[in-house]
Amino acid sequence: MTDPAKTLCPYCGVGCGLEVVPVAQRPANADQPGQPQWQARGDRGHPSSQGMVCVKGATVAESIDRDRLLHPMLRASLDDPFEPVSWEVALDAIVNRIQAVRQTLGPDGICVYGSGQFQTEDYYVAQKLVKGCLGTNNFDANSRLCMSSAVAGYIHSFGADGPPCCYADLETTDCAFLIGTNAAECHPIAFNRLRKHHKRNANVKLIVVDPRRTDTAKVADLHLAIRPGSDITLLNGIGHLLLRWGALTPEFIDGHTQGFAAYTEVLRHYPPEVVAERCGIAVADLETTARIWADAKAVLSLWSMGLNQSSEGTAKVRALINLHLMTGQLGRPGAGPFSLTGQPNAMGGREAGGLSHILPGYRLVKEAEHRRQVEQFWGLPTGQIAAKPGLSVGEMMLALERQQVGLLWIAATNPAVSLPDLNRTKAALRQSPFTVYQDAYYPTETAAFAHLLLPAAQWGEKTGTMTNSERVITLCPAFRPPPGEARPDWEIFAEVGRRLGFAQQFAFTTSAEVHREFAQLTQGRPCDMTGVSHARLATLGPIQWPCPDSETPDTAATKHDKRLYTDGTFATADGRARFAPVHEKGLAEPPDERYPFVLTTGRLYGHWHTQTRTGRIEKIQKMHPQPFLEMHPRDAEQMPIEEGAWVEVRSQRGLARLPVLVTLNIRRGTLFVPMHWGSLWADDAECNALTHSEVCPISGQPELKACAVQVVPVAHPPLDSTTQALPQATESSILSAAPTS
Ligand SMILES: Nc1nc2c(c(=O)[nH]1)N[C@H]1C(S)=C(S)[C@@H](COP(=O)(O)OP(=O)(O)OC[C@H]3O[C@@H](n4cnc5c(=O)[nH]c(N)nc54)[C@H](O)[C@@H]3O)O[C@H]1N2
Ligand SMILES: Nc1nc2c(c(=O)[nH]1)N[C@H]1C(S)=C(S)[C@@H](COP(=O)(O)OP(=O)(O)OC[C@H]3O[C@@H](n4cnc5c(=O)[nH]c(N)nc54)[C@H](O)[C@@H]3O)O[C@H]1N2
Ligand code: SF4
Ligand SMILES: [Mo]
Repeated sequence: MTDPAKTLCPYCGVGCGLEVVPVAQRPANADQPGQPQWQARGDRGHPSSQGMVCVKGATVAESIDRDRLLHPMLRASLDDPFEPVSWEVALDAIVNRIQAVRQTLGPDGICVYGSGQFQTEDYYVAQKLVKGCLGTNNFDANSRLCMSSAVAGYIHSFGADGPPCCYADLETTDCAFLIGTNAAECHPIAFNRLRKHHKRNANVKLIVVDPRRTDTAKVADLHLAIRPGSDITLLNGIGHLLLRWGALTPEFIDGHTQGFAAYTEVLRHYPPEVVAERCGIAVADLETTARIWADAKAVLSLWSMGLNQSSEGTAKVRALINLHLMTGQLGRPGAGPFSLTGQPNAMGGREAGGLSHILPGYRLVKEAEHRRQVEQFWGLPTGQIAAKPGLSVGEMMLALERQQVGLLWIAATNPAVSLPDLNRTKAALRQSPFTVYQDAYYPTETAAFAHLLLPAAQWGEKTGTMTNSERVITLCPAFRPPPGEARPDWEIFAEVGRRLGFAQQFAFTTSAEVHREFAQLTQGRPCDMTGVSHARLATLGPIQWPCPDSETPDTAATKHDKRLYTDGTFATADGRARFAPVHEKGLAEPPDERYPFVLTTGRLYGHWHTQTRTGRIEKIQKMHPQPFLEMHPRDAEQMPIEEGAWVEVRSQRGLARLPVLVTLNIRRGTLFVPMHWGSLWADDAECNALTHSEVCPISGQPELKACAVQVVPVAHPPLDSTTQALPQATESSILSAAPTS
């Protein structure tokens, strides 16, 4: 029997290790020779997941041969059908277009939009091409919608990006404070590690802050069902009580931070009665929360989109970090502010400089010295990297509206579903004179907006690395050839670079060479991984950064509980962390008489984003057969609406038609729609037809978690929908442990 391929789950940022084994031969067809089918199971040897997987990881292999894009396809306009073309023709079309745009609009007429589902090597080569050789910083990624507030929060508070914690903290904390995160459904294996620790130790407290009673909230000791958007008030309210009780760590504050006085000035305005009223919770619950913070030896906070996806996302993150700074709760086992990463390699993207304001090795575009270091390393003239940060994806849409874009190149993301204010977004995408879309599957919703489709090799078909939430890097090897003519993303970017005349910069022949070069560029940086290489990963297994080349193979291989800032020295110029004196500004679009509900959006356990893979897996389809709207029974009664009735949800921008799921698991006045149903998978069920595009002014992350809507009953549901069952509001997270092999 062949040895199983050891790799990483290509879904969430928990980053579980998988073993993949061939199970049966698939017969040959016109496009492909016969190939084995594959089965994934947990890898017991992986330090982050210890053999566990959730339903997504366990079923991922079932999707890899369904509806793949096999050949480049070209068309003259969006109204024409696609015709298959050779790679030669496709690459010529891109290169000619790039040359023409450089002549007419200049380099900033080129916009590239990538993804946290790239491998680090894909990201790195794209940065070198776009920011280095082309001289525009217009490379952004879907991490803008996901992690950019966490990135900004860490940078502003600590001086550098990078979650300082590790998963071992999930098993050593006395208080897990989960805010704006439904980890039971979205980070199931990390949550499972925490949950086991919580169950075994009666003294360990679990607090969940979420307007919905999610599967995560259901197992908490205390659930604070706050009003959407009131997080900063809550966090400052906790800070107020800690200050009042003197539950501070003065040595830490004095020795390692700056700005405490201004912060305490802010806290004065958040007495418990005011906070409880604004957040819509009981004073007693607020006090209990603060008491748990005060008494715990180690507090670990975990957060994700409930904080990040907000028009004040960075301030929310910093308000949370403030609490850790005032209590000295970080840099030791079980303690710290731990951002749960969304996508499997959003972390690697941040390391490789994959947002429009950053450069490889945790460098910033705005820092002249950082630009100079990267230019020199890439063998480019001084001044080649533009001093101005590039466009965020939201700004790219605005630039399309203003006819300022000559080429839009999208890869590994499905913006025709996932961007906010979707009607306007689609209209903007239609304005693009030339859109290249590089994806593994066809059809996807975004293909309808493309002129040129490029078939991408995906997970298991290309070799590269990914970094998970706890900074652990795993090698993901190719265990099968790409189907049809699909190619790895990094190879496509490198080939375009060579054809543009940058032969020397893109002389890579393997992704191991790409990684070697990238790792060199991290030397001396917070994310130093000069001690990491494909060869070391292949022999030693997953490695956690920082891992400078001085690290011996032994320690690199065995240490997976490294924490950052253990000596209280931060990455700022003076080594001190910064308090942020922030007040709550509230929702960008508060409810009013016409649009009285706050709509929030998010995820379900089985589905992954826009369903490109999970929609093609029967087991998951059965788990979540159709979209729905969650509503509180009292709101339903007032409408009046019954369970299963169809409604039209309307915002100022668009509408969706959905059946109602009446449930106590949501606050009154708040509604929830899952994000997974784009136009391919259901009619009029896109939650982003409703959302708005207001962003956090610091991180540029849109407020995907709240917009104002009205609900109108509709008499006649679409015919094919009446037969489908509504999902049950059940406990999710059935965890399948790895079979013993
Ligand atoms: N099953 C599954 N898992 C996934 C993904 C997936 O598609 N499916 N995607 C991955 C990715 S990329 C990401 S980013 C993560 C996201 O992981 P999560 O952030 O856990 O998921 P979401 O459902 O987007 O949102 C989390 C919670 O925020 C709450 N919330 C809404 N508004 C507020 C607010 O104002 N304050 C607070 N405190 N909470 C609020 C919502 O009710 C929701 O329960 O999941 C990753 N894992
Ligand atoms: N309303 C609302 N909107 C949201 C969110 C929300 O909570 N609410 N969450 C936001 C967040 S956090 C995120 S991360 C985004 C996610 O949104 P998207 O990034 O649009 O979602 P995916 O469905 O993961 O799209 C990934 C695409 O990459 C393709 N792909 C997979 N592997 C590869 C590869 O190796 N190479 C290439 N070229 N293609 C590949 C897949 O086929 C798929 O089409 O959605 C955002 N939008
Ligand atoms: S928790 Fe599930 S989706 Fe996330 S990495 Fe692990 S197996 Fe994959
Ligand atoms: Mo995400």
